[in-house]
Parts: sequence; structure tokens; C-alpha cells
Amino acid sequence: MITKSCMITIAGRPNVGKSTLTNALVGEKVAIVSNKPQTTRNRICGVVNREDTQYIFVDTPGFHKARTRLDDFMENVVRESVCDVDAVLLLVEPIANVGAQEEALIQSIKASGEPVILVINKIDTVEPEKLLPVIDAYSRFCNFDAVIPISAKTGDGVETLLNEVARYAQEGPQLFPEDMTSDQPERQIAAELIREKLLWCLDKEVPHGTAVEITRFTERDNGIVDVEATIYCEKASHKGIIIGKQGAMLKKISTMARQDFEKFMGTKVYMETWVKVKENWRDNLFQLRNFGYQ
Ligand SMILES: Nc1nc2c(ncn2[C@@H]2O[C@H](COP(=O)(O)OP(=O)(O)OP(=O)(O)O)[C@@H](O)[C@H]2O)c(=O)[nH]1
Ligand SMILES: [Mg+2]
Repeated sequence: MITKSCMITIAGRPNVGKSTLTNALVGEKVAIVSNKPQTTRNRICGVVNREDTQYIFVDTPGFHKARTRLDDFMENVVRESVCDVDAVLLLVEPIANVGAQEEALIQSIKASGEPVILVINKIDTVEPEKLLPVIDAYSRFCNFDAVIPISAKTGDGVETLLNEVARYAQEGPQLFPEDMTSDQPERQIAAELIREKLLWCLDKEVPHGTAVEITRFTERDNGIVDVEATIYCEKASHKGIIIGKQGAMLKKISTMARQDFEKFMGTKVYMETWVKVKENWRDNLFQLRNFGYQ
């Protein structure tokens, strides 16, 4: 029976592997992942039940210098997510250099007064002796409760991390039903999977300037799910790139997203996608709210 809960925020620079770690902890894909920075735009809770404790891991957007109002929103999400939790994981790469943005993030976490654990990710990419200088560099900025090296990709150290955070659990009510692994509604997952494939297939500003709106989400009596989605992009030239020659790119993106979503839903999915232009939506407060970034 669950009698304790433990809310842990995962924060860090873009691309350090926060969402990969969230998925590794949950044991299921709840957050989209790509090799491009600024993949995650909103906070996503991943839920893990272990013995008497429910762990809620809060995946956050990468902390970066704001250029658009969307960036401002993402920065606020991070600042709010590091408050009122039981502990914060500062996820970093195994590089002995603390950048200005990272330093600002550390200050923000320190101001929240929550315990902080330094988690060094991607240890599969370096020799073990490279870790000490990394610990040294970060320890100059913060007094960490613990330091844990992991590889979210291989799973190395992830179990150790889970055991380590157990000590921050507190008596309290169960916040999510036992069979729930994330706080994301199904239609949100569908939209995110499409955005993930846009990030995988397209380069430069094109995928960063997209937002996905699910305009229809219905389930038939036989379980088949119909999804209609509109991909918004910032420029007419981007629309052409997303659609591709004779629609080939859009077809590729839709097919990959549909296959992933079918796996998630465990049923057949029909997915239709359209592309529309909404100039500069990333700087338009009304549009941001429309797309759920509020
Ligand atoms: N080699 C290696 N690569 C990793 C590891 N963890 C994550 N990655 C890769 O790092 C890239 C970024 O991963 P994400 O999980 O999307 O990173 P993120 O911190 O959530 O990024 P944002 O949402 O943009 O802030 C992807 O290409 C991952 O496959 C790891 O332990 N080892
Ligand atoms: Mg992410």
C-alpha cells in the first residue's frame, strides 16, 4: 500500500538527458526525446510506484537563455518546478565546466531551499577518471546532498538514484492511481509524439517553430482511435519543408508518430495531419495560450 510520496524535479541545461532519465525511471516512454536542445516545453510528471512510496519525477524544459515568449514560458516552468518539491536533481553532462545559464539555474534552485542532488549523466561517454573534475566544478557553486553518476541511456546508476531519493519521501496521500505512469492526457501524448518526429526529421529553426494541435480525438466502438492534428509552423517556407516533395516528409512524420502512438494506446490508430502557418506564434501570448503554453 502506498503511504508515502516523493516529488522530485529534474532540472538542467537543454539536451542533458532529463527526459531520457524520466523515461528510464518510469520504465516507459512518457516524455519525448531528441538530439536537439529545447525538446521539452512543459513540465511532465512521470510516476513510479515502489513498495510503500509513490515517486513523482517532474521533467522540465532545458534551462536556456530566453529569446521568445515561449522561452520565457519555459523558463518560468523550470523556476516554478524547482519549488515546493521534496528534492531537485541537477542533471549535468560529464563536462567540468559550469556555464552562465547553468549557474543561474543553480541559484534558482538554491533560492528554493530544496535539497539538491548532482546527477552526472552520460557516463557511458567518458572514462571514470573524468568525473572527479566535474564534481569539483559543480561543487564550487552548490552544496549537494549527494553526487550520483548515471547513464540514462544504458540504465547504469538509475536504480541507485531511485534508492537515493527514497530518503526524501514523506508520509502523505497517493497522488496518482497505481496504473498511471504520467499526468499527460492521451491527446497530449499524440501531439508530443508528432512534435518529436518533427524534431527527428527536420533541422535548424523549422522544428523549433512548430506546435501541434489535436483537433479531433475519438474512439470507435471497436477501439480504433481517430486522430486529426494540425502542425503549426512559423513561415510559408517552413510549411513547404514540413510537407516535402509530394507530401513525402509529412507522410514520413505522420507514419512514425502514428506507429508510436499505436504502441502507446495498444490499438489501431488513424492519424491525419495538416500543416498551417501562424507567423511568429512563439511571441504571441494568445497563441501560446492556445497551444497550452500558459
Ligand atoms: N550517450 C548518452 N546519450 C544520452 C544519455 N541520456 C540522454 N542521451 C541523449 O541526449 C540527447 C538529449 O536527450 P533528452 O532526454 O531529450 O534531453 P533533455 O535534457 O530532456 O533535453 P531538453 O528537453 O531539450 O531540455 C538525446 O539524443 C539522448 O539520446 C546517456 O546517458 N548517454
Ligand atoms: Mg526533455
